[in-house]
Amino acid sequence: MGFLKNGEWHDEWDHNDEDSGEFERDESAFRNWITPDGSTGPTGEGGFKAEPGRYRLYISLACPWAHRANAARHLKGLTDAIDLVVVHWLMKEGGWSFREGECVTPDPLMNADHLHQVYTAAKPDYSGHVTVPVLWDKEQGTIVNNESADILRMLGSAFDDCGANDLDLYPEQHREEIDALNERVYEDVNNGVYKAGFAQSQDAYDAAVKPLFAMLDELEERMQGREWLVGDTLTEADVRLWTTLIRFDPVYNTHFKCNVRRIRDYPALASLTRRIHDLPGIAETVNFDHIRHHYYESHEHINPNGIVPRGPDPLLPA
Ligand SMILES: N[C@@H](CCC(=O)N[C@@H](CS)C(=O)NCC(=O)O)C(=O)O
Repeated sequence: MGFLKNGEWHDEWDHNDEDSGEFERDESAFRNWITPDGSTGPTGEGGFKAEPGRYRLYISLACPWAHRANAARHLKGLTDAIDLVVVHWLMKEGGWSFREGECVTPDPLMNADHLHQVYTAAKPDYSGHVTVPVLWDKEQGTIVNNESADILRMLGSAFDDCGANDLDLYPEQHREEIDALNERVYEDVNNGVYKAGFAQSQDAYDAAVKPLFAMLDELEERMQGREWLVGDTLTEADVRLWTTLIRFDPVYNTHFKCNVRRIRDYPALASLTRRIHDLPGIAETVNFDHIRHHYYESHEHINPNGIVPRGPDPLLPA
Protein backbone atom coordinates (compact mmCIF):
# COMPACT_ATOMS: atom_id res chain seq x y z
CA MET A 1 0.00 0.00 0.00
CA GLY A 2 1.17 3.49 -0.72
CA PHE A 3 0.35 6.74 -2.46
CA LEU A 4 1.41 9.13 -5.18
CA LYS A 5 3.06 12.44 -4.33
CA ASN A 6 3.48 14.82 -7.26
CA GLY A 7 3.24 11.83 -9.58
CA GLU A 8 5.87 9.75 -7.70
CA TRP A 9 4.88 6.48 -6.04
CA HIS A 10 5.73 5.95 -2.33
CA ASP A 11 5.30 2.58 -0.61
CA GLU A 12 4.08 3.60 2.82
CA TRP A 13 0.97 3.15 4.96
CA ASP A 14 -0.35 6.61 5.79
CA HIS A 15 -4.00 6.02 6.55
CA ASN A 16 -4.09 6.66 10.30
CA ASP A 17 -4.13 9.76 12.48
CA GLU A 18 -0.90 9.67 14.50
CA ASP A 19 -2.47 10.79 17.78
CA SER A 20 -5.81 8.98 17.88
CA GLY A 21 -4.91 5.88 15.84
CA GLU A 22 -8.10 6.41 13.82
CA PHE A 23 -8.33 5.26 10.21
CA GLU A 24 -8.85 8.14 7.79
CA ARG A 25 -10.13 7.95 4.20
CA ASP A 26 -9.32 10.61 1.54
CA GLU A 27 -11.85 12.48 -0.53
CA SER A 28 -11.87 11.18 -4.11
CA ALA A 29 -10.08 13.50 -6.52
CA PHE A 30 -11.83 13.03 -9.89
CA ARG A 31 -15.48 14.01 -9.67
CA ASN A 32 -16.76 14.55 -13.24
CA TRP A 33 -20.00 12.95 -14.41
CA ILE A 34 -21.07 11.17 -17.56
CA THR A 35 -24.40 12.69 -18.61
CA PRO A 36 -26.79 11.90 -21.51
CA ASP A 37 -25.74 15.03 -23.46
CA GLY A 38 -22.29 15.75 -22.03
CA SER A 39 -23.51 18.61 -19.85
CA THR A 40 -21.89 19.17 -16.46
CA GLY A 41 -23.13 16.88 -13.66
CA PRO A 42 -23.54 17.66 -9.95
CA THR A 43 -19.76 18.11 -9.53
CA GLY A 44 -16.71 18.51 -11.76
CA GLU A 45 -16.63 19.43 -15.44
CA GLY A 46 -18.76 18.64 -18.48
CA GLY A 47 -17.75 16.99 -21.75
CA PHE A 48 -18.44 13.37 -20.82
CA LYS A 49 -21.37 12.29 -22.97
CA ALA A 50 -22.85 8.84 -22.51
CA GLU A 51 -21.77 6.76 -25.50
CA PRO A 52 -21.48 2.98 -25.68
CA GLY A 53 -17.86 1.84 -25.99
CA ARG A 54 -16.34 5.15 -24.85
CA TYR A 55 -15.72 4.37 -21.17
CA ARG A 56 -13.82 1.79 -19.18
CA LEU A 57 -14.27 0.81 -15.54
CA TYR A 58 -11.21 -0.32 -13.55
CA ILE A 59 -12.12 -2.36 -10.48
CA SER A 60 -10.81 -4.84 -7.98
CA LEU A 61 -13.19 -7.77 -7.47
CA ALA A 62 -12.18 -7.63 -3.80
CA CYS A 63 -13.18 -4.05 -3.15
CA PRO A 64 -16.66 -3.23 -1.84
CA TRP A 65 -16.57 0.30 -3.30
CA ALA A 66 -15.63 -0.89 -6.77
CA HIS A 67 -18.23 -3.62 -6.42
CA ARG A 68 -20.99 -0.99 -6.20
CA ALA A 69 -19.98 0.43 -9.54
CA ASN A 70 -19.76 -2.95 -11.25
CA ALA A 71 -23.08 -4.04 -9.71
CA ALA A 72 -24.71 -0.95 -11.29
CA ARG A 73 -23.05 -1.79 -14.62
CA HIS A 74 -24.61 -5.26 -14.51
CA LEU A 75 -28.01 -4.25 -13.10
CA LYS A 76 -28.42 -1.58 -15.79
CA GLY A 77 -27.46 -3.93 -18.64
CA LEU A 78 -24.27 -2.00 -19.45
CA THR A 79 -21.77 -4.84 -19.61
CA ASP A 80 -21.32 -4.44 -23.39
CA ALA A 81 -21.41 -0.64 -23.32
CA ILE A 82 -18.75 -0.15 -20.62
CA ASP A 83 -15.55 -2.21 -20.66
CA LEU A 84 -14.31 -3.78 -17.46
CA VAL A 85 -10.68 -4.03 -16.33
CA VAL A 86 -9.91 -6.09 -13.23
CA VAL A 87 -6.73 -5.59 -11.19
CA HIS A 88 -4.91 -8.32 -9.25
CA TRP A 89 -6.27 -8.96 -5.75
CA LEU A 90 -2.92 -8.43 -4.01
CA MET A 91 -2.34 -4.84 -2.99
CA LYS A 92 1.16 -4.42 -1.56
CA GLU A 93 4.30 -2.82 -3.01
CA GLY A 94 3.26 -0.56 -5.86
CA GLY A 95 -0.41 -0.71 -4.85
CA TRP A 96 -2.98 -2.24 -7.21
CA SER A 97 -1.29 -4.06 -10.09
CA PHE A 98 -1.98 -5.90 -13.32
CA ARG A 99 0.28 -8.87 -12.51
CA GLU A 100 -0.99 -12.11 -14.03
CA GLY A 101 -3.72 -13.90 -12.16
CA GLU A 102 -7.09 -15.51 -12.55
CA CYS A 103 -9.70 -12.99 -13.79
CA VAL A 104 -7.07 -10.21 -14.01
CA THR A 105 -7.26 -8.11 -17.19
CA PRO A 106 -4.06 -6.61 -18.65
CA ASP A 107 -4.30 -2.82 -18.78
CA PRO A 108 -5.61 -1.88 -22.25
CA LEU A 109 -4.42 1.74 -21.96
CA MET A 110 -0.64 1.22 -21.90
CA ASN A 111 -0.18 -2.29 -20.58
CA ALA A 112 0.67 -0.69 -17.24
CA ASP A 113 2.21 -2.74 -14.41
CA HIS A 114 0.37 -0.73 -11.77
CA LEU A 115 -2.81 1.26 -11.51
CA HIS A 116 -0.88 4.32 -10.33
CA GLN A 117 0.36 4.68 -13.93
CA VAL A 118 -3.25 5.11 -15.06
CA TYR A 119 -3.66 7.90 -12.49
CA THR A 120 -0.54 9.69 -13.67
CA ALA A 121 -1.61 9.24 -17.30
CA ALA A 122 -4.68 11.30 -16.34
CA LYS A 123 -2.78 13.74 -14.13
CA PRO A 124 1.04 13.57 -14.23
CA ASP A 125 1.47 15.39 -10.89
CA TYR A 126 -1.33 13.53 -9.05
CA SER A 127 -0.98 13.37 -5.28
CA GLY A 128 -3.12 11.02 -3.20
CA HIS A 129 -4.19 7.43 -2.90
CA VAL A 130 -4.62 5.23 -5.93
CA THR A 131 -8.02 3.67 -5.41
CA VAL A 132 -10.56 1.62 -7.31
CA PRO A 133 -13.05 2.09 -8.88
CA VAL A 134 -11.76 4.32 -11.69
CA LEU A 135 -13.95 5.34 -14.61
CA TRP A 136 -11.77 6.13 -17.63
CA ASP A 137 -12.73 8.08 -20.76
CA LYS A 138 -10.97 6.69 -23.85
CA GLU A 139 -11.87 9.76 -25.91
CA GLN A 140 -10.35 12.43 -23.66
CA GLY A 141 -7.73 10.04 -22.26
CA THR A 142 -8.52 10.88 -18.68
CA ILE A 143 -10.25 9.76 -15.49
CA VAL A 144 -13.88 10.84 -15.36
CA ASN A 145 -14.47 9.88 -11.75
CA ASN A 146 -12.96 7.73 -8.99
CA GLU A 147 -15.73 8.00 -6.41
CA SER A 148 -17.90 4.89 -6.25
CA ALA A 149 -20.98 6.68 -4.91
CA ASP A 150 -20.92 8.99 -7.96
CA ILE A 151 -20.28 6.13 -10.41
CA LEU A 152 -23.14 4.04 -8.99
CA ARG A 153 -25.48 7.00 -9.28
CA MET A 154 -24.40 8.13 -12.76
CA LEU A 155 -24.61 4.64 -14.27
CA GLY A 156 -28.12 4.52 -12.83
CA SER A 157 -29.37 7.04 -15.39
CA ALA A 158 -26.71 8.47 -17.77
CA PHE A 159 -27.05 5.70 -20.36
CA ASP A 160 -30.85 5.38 -20.26
CA ASP A 161 -31.19 6.76 -23.82
CA CYS A 162 -28.37 4.69 -25.25
CA GLY A 163 -28.68 1.11 -24.20
CA ALA A 164 -29.32 0.85 -20.47
CA ASN A 165 -32.50 -0.75 -19.17
CA ASP A 166 -35.07 1.32 -17.27
CA LEU A 167 -34.35 0.04 -13.75
CA ASP A 168 -34.53 3.06 -11.43
CA LEU A 169 -32.06 2.74 -8.56
CA TYR A 170 -32.71 6.28 -7.29
CA PRO A 171 -36.47 6.86 -7.55
CA GLU A 172 -37.48 10.51 -7.30
CA GLN A 173 -40.02 10.02 -4.51
CA HIS A 174 -37.50 8.27 -2.23
CA ARG A 175 -34.38 10.35 -2.82
CA GLU A 176 -34.31 12.07 0.55
CA GLU A 177 -34.73 8.82 2.41
CA ILE A 178 -32.08 7.08 0.29
CA ASP A 179 -29.57 9.91 0.80
CA ALA A 180 -30.14 9.96 4.56
CA LEU A 181 -29.78 6.19 4.88
CA ASN A 182 -26.74 6.07 2.58
CA GLU A 183 -24.94 8.57 4.78
CA ARG A 184 -25.52 6.57 7.95
CA VAL A 185 -24.74 3.23 6.31
CA TYR A 186 -21.53 4.70 4.89
CA GLU A 187 -20.38 6.10 8.21
CA ASP A 188 -21.21 3.16 10.48
CA VAL A 189 -21.20 0.12 8.19
CA ASN A 190 -19.38 0.51 4.83
CA ASN A 191 -16.57 2.58 6.31
CA GLY A 192 -17.30 1.39 9.87
CA VAL A 193 -15.75 -2.03 9.20
CA TYR A 194 -12.57 -0.33 7.91
CA LYS A 195 -12.44 2.02 10.89
CA ALA A 196 -12.67 -0.99 13.22
CA GLY A 197 -10.23 -3.13 11.23
CA PHE A 198 -7.56 -0.49 10.66
CA ALA A 199 -7.83 1.10 14.12
CA GLN A 200 -4.44 1.53 15.78
CA SER A 201 -5.77 2.10 19.30
CA GLN A 202 -8.39 0.40 21.47
CA ASP A 203 -10.36 3.65 21.65
CA ALA A 204 -10.47 3.97 17.87
CA TYR A 205 -11.62 0.35 17.54
CA ASP A 206 -14.32 0.73 20.21
CA ALA A 207 -15.52 3.96 18.65
CA ALA A 208 -16.09 2.12 15.36
CA VAL A 209 -17.36 -1.28 16.42
CA LYS A 210 -20.16 -0.04 18.71
CA PRO A 211 -21.98 2.10 16.12
CA LEU A 212 -21.37 -0.61 13.51
CA PHE A 213 -23.38 -3.21 15.44
CA ALA A 214 -25.94 -0.65 16.63
CA MET A 215 -26.57 0.19 12.97
CA LEU A 216 -26.77 -3.47 11.91
CA ASP A 217 -29.29 -4.06 14.75
CA GLU A 218 -31.31 -1.10 13.51
CA LEU A 219 -31.20 -2.29 9.90
CA GLU A 220 -32.31 -5.78 10.94
CA GLU A 221 -35.28 -4.18 12.70
CA ARG A 222 -36.03 -2.01 9.68
CA MET A 223 -36.02 -5.03 7.35
CA GLN A 224 -38.72 -6.91 9.30
CA GLY A 225 -41.48 -7.68 6.82
CA ARG A 226 -39.74 -5.79 3.99
CA GLU A 227 -37.85 -6.88 0.90
CA TRP A 228 -35.83 -3.72 0.30
CA LEU A 229 -34.39 -0.99 2.49
CA VAL A 230 -36.36 1.89 0.97
CA GLY A 231 -39.78 1.73 -0.73
CA ASP A 232 -40.73 -1.56 -2.31
CA THR A 233 -38.08 -1.89 -5.00
CA LEU A 234 -34.33 -2.38 -5.15
CA THR A 235 -32.50 0.96 -4.84
CA GLU A 236 -28.89 2.10 -4.61
CA ALA A 237 -29.28 1.99 -0.80
CA ASP A 238 -29.55 -1.82 -1.03
CA VAL A 239 -26.59 -2.08 -3.40
CA ARG A 240 -24.41 0.04 -1.13
CA LEU A 241 -25.21 -1.98 1.98
CA TRP A 242 -24.96 -5.31 0.19
CA THR A 243 -21.32 -5.05 -0.93
CA THR A 244 -20.37 -4.82 2.76
CA LEU A 245 -22.81 -7.52 3.90
CA ILE A 246 -21.48 -10.10 1.45
CA ARG A 247 -17.90 -9.62 2.70
CA PHE A 248 -18.85 -9.51 6.35
CA ASP A 249 -18.82 -13.12 7.57
CA PRO A 250 -15.87 -14.38 5.50
CA VAL A 251 -13.67 -11.32 6.04
CA TYR A 252 -14.73 -8.45 8.30
CA ASN A 253 -15.85 -10.74 11.14
CA THR A 254 -12.36 -12.21 11.48
CA HIS A 255 -9.87 -9.93 9.75
CA PHE A 256 -11.37 -6.61 10.90
CA LYS A 257 -12.46 -7.92 14.36
CA CYS A 258 -16.12 -7.10 13.68
CA ASN A 259 -17.17 -10.13 15.67
CA VAL A 260 -19.96 -9.06 18.00
CA ARG A 261 -22.38 -10.82 15.64
CA ARG A 262 -22.24 -12.27 12.14
CA ILE A 263 -24.62 -11.44 9.29
CA ARG A 264 -25.96 -14.99 9.58
CA ASP A 265 -27.13 -14.02 13.09
CA TYR A 266 -29.39 -11.40 11.49
CA PRO A 267 -32.05 -13.36 9.55
CA ALA A 268 -33.47 -10.37 7.64
CA LEU A 269 -30.03 -9.02 6.64
CA ALA A 270 -28.91 -12.53 5.65
CA SER A 271 -31.92 -12.89 3.41
CA LEU A 272 -31.36 -9.43 1.88
CA THR A 273 -27.80 -10.51 1.13
CA ARG A 274 -29.06 -13.62 -0.66
CA ARG A 275 -31.90 -11.75 -2.44
CA ILE A 276 -29.48 -9.28 -4.02
CA HIS A 277 -26.93 -11.97 -4.83
CA ASP A 278 -29.66 -13.81 -6.77
CA LEU A 279 -30.66 -10.84 -8.95
CA PRO A 280 -29.87 -11.33 -12.65
CA GLY A 281 -26.21 -10.59 -13.41
CA ILE A 282 -25.16 -10.09 -9.81
CA ALA A 283 -23.71 -13.48 -8.83
CA GLU A 284 -21.09 -13.10 -11.58
CA THR A 285 -19.83 -9.89 -9.97
CA VAL A 286 -18.92 -11.77 -6.76
CA ASN A 287 -15.52 -13.43 -6.55
CA PHE A 288 -14.81 -14.83 -3.08
CA ASP A 289 -11.26 -15.88 -4.02
CA HIS A 290 -10.31 -12.30 -4.80
CA ILE A 291 -12.18 -11.07 -1.73
CA ARG A 292 -10.55 -13.45 0.77
CA HIS A 293 -7.04 -13.36 -0.68
CA HIS A 294 -7.02 -9.59 -1.02
CA TYR A 295 -7.83 -8.80 2.58
CA TYR A 296 -5.97 -11.56 4.38
CA GLU A 297 -2.82 -11.33 2.25
CA SER A 298 -2.56 -7.61 1.51
CA HIS A 299 -2.71 -6.20 5.03
CA GLU A 300 0.50 -7.47 6.53
CA HIS A 301 0.28 -5.12 9.52
CA ILE A 302 -2.89 -6.83 10.75
CA ASN A 303 -2.31 -10.39 9.46
CA PRO A 304 1.49 -10.78 9.23
CA ASN A 305 1.54 -14.40 8.09
CA GLY A 306 -1.08 -13.95 5.40
CA ILE A 307 -3.06 -16.99 6.52
CA VAL A 308 -6.42 -17.11 4.75
CA PRO A 309 -9.05 -18.63 7.09
CA ARG A 310 -11.24 -21.31 5.56
CA GLY A 311 -14.66 -20.48 6.90
CA PRO A 312 -17.43 -19.74 6.96
CA ASP A 313 -19.43 -20.39 3.81
CA PRO A 314 -20.18 -16.87 2.72
CA LEU A 315 -23.78 -17.35 1.60
CA LEU A 316 -26.53 -19.08 3.49
CA PRO A 317 -28.82 -21.27 1.44
CA ALA A 318 -31.92 -19.51 0.06
N1 LIG B 1 -14.04 6.89 -1.78
C1 LIG B 1 -13.57 5.84 -2.62
C2 LIG B 1 -12.82 4.81 -1.83
C3 LIG B 1 -12.39 3.66 -2.64
C4 LIG B 1 -11.32 2.84 -1.90
O1 LIG B 1 -10.84 3.24 -0.83
N2 LIG B 1 -10.93 1.70 -2.47
C5 LIG B 1 -9.89 0.90 -1.84
C6 LIG B 1 -10.08 -0.57 -2.11
S1 LIG B 1 -11.30 -1.34 -1.16
C7 LIG B 1 -8.56 1.24 -2.45
O2 LIG B 1 -8.42 1.24 -3.66
N3 LIG B 1 -7.58 1.51 -1.60
C8 LIG B 1 -6.24 1.77 -2.02
C9 LIG B 1 -5.56 2.76 -1.10
O3 LIG B 1 -6.25 3.39 -0.28
O4 LIG B 1 -4.36 2.95 -1.26
C10 LIG B 1 -14.76 5.25 -3.33
O5 LIG B 1 -15.75 4.92 -2.67
O6 LIG B 1 -14.70 5.13 -4.54
